[in-house]
Amino acid sequence: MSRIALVPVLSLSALFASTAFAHVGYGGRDFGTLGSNAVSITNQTVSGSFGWADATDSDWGDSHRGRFYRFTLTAPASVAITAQRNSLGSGTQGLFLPAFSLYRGLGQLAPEAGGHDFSDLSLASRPVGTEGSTRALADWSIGNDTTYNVAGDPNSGVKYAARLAYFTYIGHAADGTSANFGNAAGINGDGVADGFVTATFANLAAGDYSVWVAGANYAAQQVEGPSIFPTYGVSVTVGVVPAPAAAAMLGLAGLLKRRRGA
Ligand SMILES: [Ca+2]
Ligand SMILES: [Ca+2]
Repeated sequence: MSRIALVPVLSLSALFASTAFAHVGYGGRDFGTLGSNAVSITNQTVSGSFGWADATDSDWGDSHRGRFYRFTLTAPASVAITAQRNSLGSGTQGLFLPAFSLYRGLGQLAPEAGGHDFSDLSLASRPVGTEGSTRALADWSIGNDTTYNVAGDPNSGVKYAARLAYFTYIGHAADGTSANFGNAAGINGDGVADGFVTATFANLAAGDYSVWVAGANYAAQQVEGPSIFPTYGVSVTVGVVPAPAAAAMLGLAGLLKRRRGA
């Protein structure tokens, strides 16, 4: 009995840890400045299995239902991003279908307050009735709260004014088909709902990027939540791939070798 009684307590604390105080952030999800080796982050979980798909529709989506990762390029490059479900999390094993969107730009970083969907600025900057600020297939922005010199005391003066952080949409990829991610126009599904999805984004400019990884099962929003969500583990890998010119050269070299019988 005592073990059973513990369950809702743990779930409630998990709720507060993952939802009530969650802001856009990159803790444990920073790939750093990309070099020649691909980098993987394998210890993160996503709250809910529908967040990405839900952010493709007309009432936008909730940033809490996905995870933000970041990377930096110091020179133009093409970047491959892969998301693969793993065995972490409280949700049903083998069910999670990942998707991700890539954006230029970052959310607010410490010491500023993190952005969140229901800040005054966020609410003022998006259509009434939207579920959140997040958009999987378009540019979007999110606001934070003012940081005062003395925490929570407006009379102490403004240390960091609230502001919007802007995410400039570059592209996306989704596991599976419209049977799972829904009918929004222009979604690049990989056709096989197997918990794995990958895409390469060519010729990205130097700068800072955000990758939002979340679930691609649109219908799951009908059965998950509304306050406590199952979590799903996902391994995310990001790496620079050879520029098209270099790849073409490599391909040409291989072709010449084969023709020479090497
Ligand atoms: Ca939605
Ligand atoms: Ca797939």
